[in-house]
Amino acid sequence: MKKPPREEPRDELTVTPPKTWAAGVPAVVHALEYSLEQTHPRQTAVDLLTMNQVGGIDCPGCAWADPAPGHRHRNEYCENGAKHINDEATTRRISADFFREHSVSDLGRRSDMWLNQQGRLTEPMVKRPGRDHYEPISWIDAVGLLAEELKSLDTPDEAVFYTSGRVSNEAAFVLQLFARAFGTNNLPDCSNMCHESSGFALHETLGTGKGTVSLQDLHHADLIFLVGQNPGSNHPRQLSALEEAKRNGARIVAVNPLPEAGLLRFKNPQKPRGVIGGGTEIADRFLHIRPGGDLALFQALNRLLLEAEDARPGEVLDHDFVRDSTSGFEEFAEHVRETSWPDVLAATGLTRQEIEDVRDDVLGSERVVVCWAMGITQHKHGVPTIREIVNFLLLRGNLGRAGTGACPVRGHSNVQGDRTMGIWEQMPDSFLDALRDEFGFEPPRAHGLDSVDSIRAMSEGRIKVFLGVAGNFVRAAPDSAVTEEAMRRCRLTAHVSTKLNRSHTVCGRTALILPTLGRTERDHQAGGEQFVTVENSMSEVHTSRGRLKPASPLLLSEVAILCRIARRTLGDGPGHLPWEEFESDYGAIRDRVSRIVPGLHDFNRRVARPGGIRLPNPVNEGVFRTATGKALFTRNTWQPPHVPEGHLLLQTLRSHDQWNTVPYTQNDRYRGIHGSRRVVLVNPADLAALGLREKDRVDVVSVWHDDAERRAEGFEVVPYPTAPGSAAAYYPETQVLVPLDSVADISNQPTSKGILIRLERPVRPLPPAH
Ligand SMILES: Nc1nc2c(c(=O)[nH]1)N[C@H]1C(S)=C(S)[C@@H](COP(=O)(O)OP(=O)(O)OC[C@H]3O[C@@H](n4cnc5c(=O)[nH]c(N)nc54)[C@H](O)[C@@H]3O)O[C@H]1N2
Ligand SMILES: Nc1nc2c(c(=O)[nH]1)N[C@H]1C(S)=C(S)[C@@H](COP(=O)(O)OP(=O)(O)OC[C@H]3O[C@@H](n4cnc5c(=O)[nH]c(N)nc54)[C@H](O)[C@@H]3O)O[C@H]1N2
Ligand code: SF4
Ligand SMILES: [Mo]
Repeated sequence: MKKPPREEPRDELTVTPPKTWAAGVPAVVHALEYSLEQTHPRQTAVDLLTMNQVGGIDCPGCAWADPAPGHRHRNEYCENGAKHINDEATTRRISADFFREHSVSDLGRRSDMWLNQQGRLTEPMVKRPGRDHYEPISWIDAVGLLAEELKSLDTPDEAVFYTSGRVSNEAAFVLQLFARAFGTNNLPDCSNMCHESSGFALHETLGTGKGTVSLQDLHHADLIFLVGQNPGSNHPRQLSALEEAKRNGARIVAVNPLPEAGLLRFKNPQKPRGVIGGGTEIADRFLHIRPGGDLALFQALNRLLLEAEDARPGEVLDHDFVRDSTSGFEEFAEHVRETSWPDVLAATGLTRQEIEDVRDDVLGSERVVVCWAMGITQHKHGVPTIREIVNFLLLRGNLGRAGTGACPVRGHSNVQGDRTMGIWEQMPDSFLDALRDEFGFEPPRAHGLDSVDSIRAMSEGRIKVFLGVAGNFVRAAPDSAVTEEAMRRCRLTAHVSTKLNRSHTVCGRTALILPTLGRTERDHQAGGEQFVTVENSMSEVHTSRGRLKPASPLLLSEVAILCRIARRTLGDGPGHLPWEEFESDYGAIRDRVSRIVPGLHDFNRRVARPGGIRLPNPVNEGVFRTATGKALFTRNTWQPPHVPEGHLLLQTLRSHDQWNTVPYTQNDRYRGIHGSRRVVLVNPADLAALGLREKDRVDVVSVWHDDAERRAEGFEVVPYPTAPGSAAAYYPETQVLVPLDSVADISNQPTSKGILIRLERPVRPLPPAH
């Protein structure tokens, strides 16, 4: 039976030319418009002024690093940071009446945007078996219900515990401790869908899963690559760092199938010159690459560097570094010398001259940084592509020196910290041993389930209980039909959330909404006022302290909720873990962390200093914890993707006006798209070949070698300078198109980019705009 369609907000689509610069006055004005609509102006100002300041609140947006204390602007935030904070500090509230009025089926038909706009969740709610409405439940009963379900499982591995990267270090540590004391490593997280490919590639080749650069390194690099990322929308303050690098003489090479506004020009809203002037040109070179072509590009560059060394022996490669600090060079070099130019040009869509020009940039540079994000990690060849980027850095010793390094640009504000705290289904034995020694129980050693494998296990009925802490698993995960069916098979689904989202409407037999404090809010516990800590993309761990009055007196902090669930499930009293102590004073959690996580010793005292703690990265001390004890050159192979005639490679991406699964408006100002998100961006030449024109209505159909048809209906075509043969459309509307089995090799990360599609004219007409 066909389900009634979801109600997607839709205005008349208007298309204007894409912007050629990012940030500047309109950015700030837009943020304020959104904030005034959502919150009380005074509240907004209090929040914003402390954001990213020493002792203030950490921006709940992206994981970009703050400048050193003393070097921060009075307004150290971007348009998006302001929007995220106001989305949380909204004055709108969801009460029990709301759930009386709206059944779960009704909510299931609402759009993601509508659900988010209803305001903050205020009290715990339960949906009981066979019912179609959530109803209020006390905290004691809610926690008891969840604990009883967990205790009734045949094995602890019938539960999964999902986290998204907004969760603080303290809550993350408590969650993983609970899961492991309960007996499972089933700790899927948003990182499985985000930078997992980076983690695997960097671990294998450098012996660390994290990036190696600091803001200082970026400021002092003389060549910076921006590969597969859109900083203007997704990491706006990165543009300030790039502006500074340019002032110091850096050149920037942007590699992207889309000419993103933030890659072209930046008007710094924090400076008068930025506001009125033409701004700073960001990219000196723009490589309009075909999706998935980056591995070929870096392999070609590596070949050119080897050939330059042949021509000028001793002058191109860093021989000392290669000899002393790396292994596998000979095999790598032999392999790379065979790279075929026709294949490279086909895979990248670039000319040989363009690639040789970049080689010349490299030869003229002493200090190179490569930054990347989802345009690399979310491809089938994400892991080998990053390994090839590492090869590229190793050749000229661009690692471990000031102004050089690898910079995977993280998404969620604390996604990196959550991993440091042990949120990973495959934590190494060293961490598990330390946990055992500290707490006196034997953690399970078998690897747990990641996000994709959790969905498979839920589909097969092997998972009975799903607990999500932050995030929106149902919408973040691929293959919506499969994922939604999998969630519905669970006995109990429970979510610790600040706002309503799709995951609350696609529920197990019983479902719980456990509403929690956001990062902007004061967190008062028995031991007094608490702060939490977070880690940014550059391994800096610092405090975040909320200032606002909680959205409801019934809210509990994430730490409190998790400690109570743990106590009820595992018991308290002698011999048990100190959940009560943890709940009343987060300093007690940090004391334990300081004995488990290397680099966080004396955590409480050191994190209180302005600027906090920078976790050491062994690579920067010349230490490579790899199989050979040295940095590893690798041999990477690739095949150009086969795109049959009439088909395109689709990437799913973010608009300027959304936070992951939550669209804030229907507009994408920088790309010139207004009024609708159900659009597919295609190169004009491809459109002509397909016989399509602007605003033609199409269904997007993905092609995968199974029988299932995956179709996203009712899209409008927008001509856009995407690389030839490729298309782009927004996530999460296109989630339905990504097959669960379409994952990156090695990392098992869903391939949200590089999906083979065709565009079909629909049989049914589109509903009218409203
Ligand atoms: N405003 C806002 N900020 C955010 C988020 C948000 O939703 N909204 N989300 C946060 C999160 S969790 C994350 S992970 C980050 C994501 O930050 P990004 O990685 O910038 O996010 P995407 O929108 O997925 O954009 C991917 C970029 O890679 C390019 N690309 C796609 N395929 C390829 C390819 O094959 N090769 C190359 N070279 N480029 C390619 C796309 O054109 C696009 O510019 O942003 C974080 N910041
Ligand atoms: N097709 C496609 N799929 C993708 C991607 C893509 O590019 N394309 N990107 C992937 C990436 S990079 C990521 S990171 C994931 C994102 O996946 P998630 O992190 O799971 O999703 P979010 O949309 O960030 O989660 C938003 C929800 O988090 C809750 N929330 C917000 N703040 C707090 C808080 O402080 N505490 C608690 N407890 N809850 C809070 C709110 O209820 C809100 O509705 O999606 C992935 N999925
Ligand atoms: S760049 Fe990221 S961390 Fe900084 S204010 Fe903007 S959203 Fe927040
Ligand atoms: Mo992400």
